[in-house]
Amino acid sequence: MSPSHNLPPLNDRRCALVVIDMQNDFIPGGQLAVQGGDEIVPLINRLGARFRNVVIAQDWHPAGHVSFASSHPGRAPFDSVQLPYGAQTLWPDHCVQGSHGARLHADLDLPHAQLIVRKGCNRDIDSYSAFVEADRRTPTGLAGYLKERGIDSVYLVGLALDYCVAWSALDARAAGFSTALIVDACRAIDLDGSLQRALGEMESAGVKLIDSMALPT
Ligand code: VGL
Ligand code: ZN
Repeated sequence: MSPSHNLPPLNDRRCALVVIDMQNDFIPGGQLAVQGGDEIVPLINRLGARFRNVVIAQDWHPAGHVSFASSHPGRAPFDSVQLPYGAQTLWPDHCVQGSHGARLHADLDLPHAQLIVRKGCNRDIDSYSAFVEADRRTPTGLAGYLKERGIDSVYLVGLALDYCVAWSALDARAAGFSTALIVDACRAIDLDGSLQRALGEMESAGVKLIDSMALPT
């Protein structure tokens, strides 16, 4: 197999770069900082310039969101609770709609991005994935948007590798997209082995895990 897994060229009309949650709250200094989150901004900018199609996902929670530990008296961030749709990890308040923390990182430079899809907007449902909310039924519309535009291959980058990027990659596969995650353009939270688990699930699902150096031209 070639290093690029015979993927189409990045500027092909059928390809899109999906940039996940590059927001102030996930960057060191933010409410839910991912270590090294700032380090990947220049690489994401360089990659973005090589794609014709770029889509940005933005975590976008109302105040009092069900994923916030502060919404569950007696619970602390990183505890897990049972919700109607299953287990939910609780997080510090983050990416509150309209807040500084919810804004895209100021150095993110993707002027040709065509769509910003906001997720986690429903107070009672989290959404790590940019495609389907945590109830595993409510679509964001992203799969339809991409398919309607003839896109069949997606490349994912951003934060956090083991949560929003991994869930988005798995849902992209499930929706039938050829899916690659550019590993060095992501950083992970790595909570209780979540990074190894996410990498294993993605490999089993047929998500290609590739280094930016191995990308097609
Ligand atoms: C994320 C936890 C909560 C992420 C979003 O972007 O990975 N993680 N909300
Ligand atoms: Zn969130």
